[in-house]
Amino acid sequence: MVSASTSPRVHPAWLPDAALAPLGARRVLVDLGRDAGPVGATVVEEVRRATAAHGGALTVGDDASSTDGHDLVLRVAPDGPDHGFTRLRTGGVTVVVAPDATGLLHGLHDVVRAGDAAFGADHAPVTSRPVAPVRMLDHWDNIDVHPVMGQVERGYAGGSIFYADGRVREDLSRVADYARLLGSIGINAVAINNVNVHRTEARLLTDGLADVARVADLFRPHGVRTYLSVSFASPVVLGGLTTSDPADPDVQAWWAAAADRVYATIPDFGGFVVKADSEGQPGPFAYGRDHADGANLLARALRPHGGTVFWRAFVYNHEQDWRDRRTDRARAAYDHFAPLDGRFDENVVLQVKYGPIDFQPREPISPVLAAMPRTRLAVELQVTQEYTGHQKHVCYLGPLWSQVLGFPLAEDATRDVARIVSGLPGHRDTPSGDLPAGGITAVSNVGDDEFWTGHPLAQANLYAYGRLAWNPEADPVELLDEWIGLTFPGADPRVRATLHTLMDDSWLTYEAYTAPLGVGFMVDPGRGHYGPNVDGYEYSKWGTYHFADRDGIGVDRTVATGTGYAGQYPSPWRETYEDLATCPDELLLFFHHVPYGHVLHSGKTVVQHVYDSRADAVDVVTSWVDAWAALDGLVPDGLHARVAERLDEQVRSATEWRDQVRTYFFRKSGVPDATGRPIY
Ligand code: GCW
Repeated sequence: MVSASTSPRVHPAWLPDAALAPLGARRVLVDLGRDAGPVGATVVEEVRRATAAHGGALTVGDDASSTDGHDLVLRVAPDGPDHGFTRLRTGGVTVVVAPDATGLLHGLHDVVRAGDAAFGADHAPVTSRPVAPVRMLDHWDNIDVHPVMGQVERGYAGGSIFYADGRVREDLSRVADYARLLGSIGINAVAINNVNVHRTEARLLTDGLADVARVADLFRPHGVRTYLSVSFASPVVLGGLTTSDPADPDVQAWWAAAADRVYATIPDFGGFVVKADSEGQPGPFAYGRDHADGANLLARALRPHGGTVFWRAFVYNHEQDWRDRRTDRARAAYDHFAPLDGRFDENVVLQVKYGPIDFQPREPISPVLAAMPRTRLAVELQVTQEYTGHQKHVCYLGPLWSQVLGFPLAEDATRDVARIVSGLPGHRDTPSGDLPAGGITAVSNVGDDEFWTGHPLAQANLYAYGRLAWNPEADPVELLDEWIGLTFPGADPRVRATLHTLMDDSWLTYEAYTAPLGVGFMVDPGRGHYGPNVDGYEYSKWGTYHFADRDGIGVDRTVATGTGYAGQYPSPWRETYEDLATCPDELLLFFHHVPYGHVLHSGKTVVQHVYDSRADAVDVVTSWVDAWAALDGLVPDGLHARVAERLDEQVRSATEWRDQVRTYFFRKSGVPDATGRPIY
């Protein structure tokens, strides 16, 4: 089931044939035991293809087969670890054992990543198990092309790989390639349409099912289950009912019948992703019901089939009046959902964005994640670079996600975000015992672009997301190194070194030339959140303000004098954020309104920090242009040219950010830059 892309122009991402050479040069025994399903076929096909290309040999055997004469044995055995695999080296043979073919596929790619090192000295078994049971990618892809938004909402890599010409693509070979990439990094769930469900896309649930099944057929062999985003108004929009009220028996019957049809067509269908009562999407509020009523309606339809509802907590008032200083968008998810803890059915997962606002480069961690011990929770990340440079800027997000997943949010500091969403023992405290875990989800960043992600280096974000969802404790820079090794196998050492120079701290560099100190949202509304516009959202309805005046800037979210948001955190965070003396610099303006002369922990004033960090960050980005130019001839020409072109744009854009933000702060404050650098 490993398809080579029909288009020779499609970049192989982190699975070029050469990356499989260490495995392909070996004599490999594959023993699938009793798991002869589609994933097993993928394992065999991966090995067949690699050994054919690199001079090794494949034997498909059974548990009676001797390991003699083989360098690598991939074996399904009942004693393999649940959801994972074990790798050991004994008597000069590398052995991978998993309880099923999916675990074996993940183990195979573990060998690919290790390369020749997987065939070194003998060692005891090492077990690898994913922390989160569901590791999902959400596609904000539409069938139709929107005049402003394009086809993929917040997509920066061309059109959709799933849809073209108003329907599911006839040629889905890109989807097959994508499925292979996802399976190789342990992603096991994909939602294939936008959470903003428009009319055409709503029909995927009914008329479009046969086509959804074609897509599911391509994901299945890689251990990936298919999900759909559905409209809460489906009973009205698709079923012709007069209501979508969760309490209405006809509505309940409609959803049950819809789910029956889905499972008759796709027996291993994952479930639904739902954005309700959010940014104009329909939801239960229209009927005086709450979000537990809404989510449970869908959950009960899916339950007989083993399906799950991923219900998003991204609910806030998007028709706010900027004059109203008491409403705080940051509070909204907690205010809506925390009171519902314990009311959601067991096959509902509440999907919570990592921050309380909206995927800014820097936000505090959502307090919802600490507030719902009796609810299955998933954290939502954004791989697509909506607020981090539209895949025109180099911005490696691994370090951000690693910080999010490792953040010790719950009162007991051992309960970090990764543990909370994986439902590890100790997190739950319910009379009925531990609830199952939720998971880790993210918005995908791929499109039909030749390099998948527009900016070729943005492939690293997709890679790191999958790897961190499997193991949140992995070091993000080591993951980047792993990605470099696979993507540029055998490259000159200068390639690796230069990519580290550009990428390791690129998230912090991006942060340093854009909105300062956690204040967020100084982006241009007219260009889909790209580039600077300091007051672009200041008088809007979206609830994202910085409140700059001649004396100071920032949002007072304290309990004492502000919106009270800081009080949504458990200790010690509520105290840490409440107090100016302990609030970390990088979140200062998220929690406090301070004078420009306020002195940071770093010893600088706020205004001088803004001046310095923007200027320094642009110098850093500028230095990348020459560093990259020096790789000419050491990486493929097309890739080199694409990155070079985007680096030029990054320098231009970062310079614009620098000059607008510095000038804005000078004009508001009247405080000159102590270093005398130009201000306009
Ligand atoms: O970040 C915002 C985006 C919207 C998106 C929304 C969401 C799909 O600007 O484009 O809608 O979040 O997460 O639902």
